[in-house]
Amino acid sequence: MNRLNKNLLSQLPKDVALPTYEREKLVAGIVHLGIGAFHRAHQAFYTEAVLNQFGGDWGIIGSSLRSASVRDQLVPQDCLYTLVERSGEGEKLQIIGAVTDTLVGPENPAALVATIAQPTIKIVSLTVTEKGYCHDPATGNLNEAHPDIIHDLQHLEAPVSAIGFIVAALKQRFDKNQKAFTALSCDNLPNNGEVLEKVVLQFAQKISPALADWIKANATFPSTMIDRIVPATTDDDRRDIENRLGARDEGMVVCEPFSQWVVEDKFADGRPEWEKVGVLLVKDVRVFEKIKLRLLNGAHSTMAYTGYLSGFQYISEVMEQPAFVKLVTTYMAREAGETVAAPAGFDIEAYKQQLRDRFSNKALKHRTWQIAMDGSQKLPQRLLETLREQLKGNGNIDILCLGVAAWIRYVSGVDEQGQAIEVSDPLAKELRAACDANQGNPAGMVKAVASIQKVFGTDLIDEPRFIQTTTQWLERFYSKGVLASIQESFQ
Ligand code: CS2
Repeated sequence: MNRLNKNLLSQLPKDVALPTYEREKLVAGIVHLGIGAFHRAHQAFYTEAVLNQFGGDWGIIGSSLRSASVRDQLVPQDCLYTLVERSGEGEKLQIIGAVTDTLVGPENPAALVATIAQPTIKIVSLTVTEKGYCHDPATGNLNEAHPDIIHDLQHLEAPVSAIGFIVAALKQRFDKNQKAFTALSCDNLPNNGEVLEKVVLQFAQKISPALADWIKANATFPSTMIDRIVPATTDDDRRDIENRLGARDEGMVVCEPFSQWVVEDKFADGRPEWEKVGVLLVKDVRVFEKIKLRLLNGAHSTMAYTGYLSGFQYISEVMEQPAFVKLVTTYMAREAGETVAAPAGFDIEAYKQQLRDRFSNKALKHRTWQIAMDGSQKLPQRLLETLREQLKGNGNIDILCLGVAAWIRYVSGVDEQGQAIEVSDPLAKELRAACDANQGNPAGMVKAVASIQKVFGTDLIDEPRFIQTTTQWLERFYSKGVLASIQESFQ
């Protein structure tokens, strides 16, 4: 079977949308760090829409900071890939051409730095996940003890972290008296632009205070709210699409039809005309970020832990259970809903219903295990900030505590059948040890885990309502099982 490539485009089935612009004329103006499925289904999709509908020449150089797998998927197929939108209404296929090349950081870090340092690159965007910021999630400060940061401070010529790559390239521009670029965070963190700016400046300060001052004055770090559900691509997906295309596409990505991007309009050196294709360019993204992180991602994480422990592999299966729908609906109305205010003209009730419909999309195989990853990095902004606000006003915390209890039950590393859970989290060992030291003692487990300041800060351990309610849930989970506890409480 032929691999998808530019010469095959004219032979693809007629219902597959193709790039309508001349790819040869693209000039890379964006380097993206972390070219995973999400970037390919989201930012690249919007840049592609601008190219298709309005022209211009903004191309994207993708890069991976870990493995070579995406490069090996894309480069042999001229960096073309299929974006597959799936829902109950069917499937829509589009070939994306905006990515012009893909580099692998670890193979040749200096080459990636040099690429970013070229003045033709105007934007460096990032999807490196929460842990990629090498910060302390509870304070937002650069984690100077992080092995990648220790490495990069000593070897700026060959960085490994996104922060190292950004500062190394900015330093080259500073040394040559060239323009700075926009660093555009596209990860699910509140004030993601500020988070990035803070760690970049703290890192640069250690290299040279003059460099840090120059970055502060010249580079920009817009915040963004990004939204699209993009499950990891499976072998079955690749087989299906091979049959549809009549060509093998190793780089394809599956996503839902919905997508949203809200971007703070603060660019150092221009940007594609994203506003023409539905991107909301605003002064302040915080209100959008807060709504999305608390309603969507907070519900996602809660469903991921409870759903996984109840034996459900996919989010849509969780949403087939009336008790879980009740749980999610109550959480959105109460715990999360009460702490967010919608901007003028934003129908928040319709948004909540749309979220439940999106979660119920059976055409997407979105694994609970995938969302359960990296909980220590996700919980602070998804559940714990909301919890703090609710505690302050003596408000509803029940489902937030349920979520935290389910996470603790999950990171204990053993499921209800006594099988090992593959916990993927930078703090997995520490979390497991806190649970193991308190086996058979849910109250002890909650206290030990809630004492981990990198996740819970210093305050939550001293909140008796939080500790008690979380302990009650965890006791119930151990005595009755997660599914039965939820069915009993959410009828
Ligand atoms: C999910 C997100 O994996 C996760 O943690 O909650 O990736 C979610 O699908 C996206 O934020 C949706 O925009």
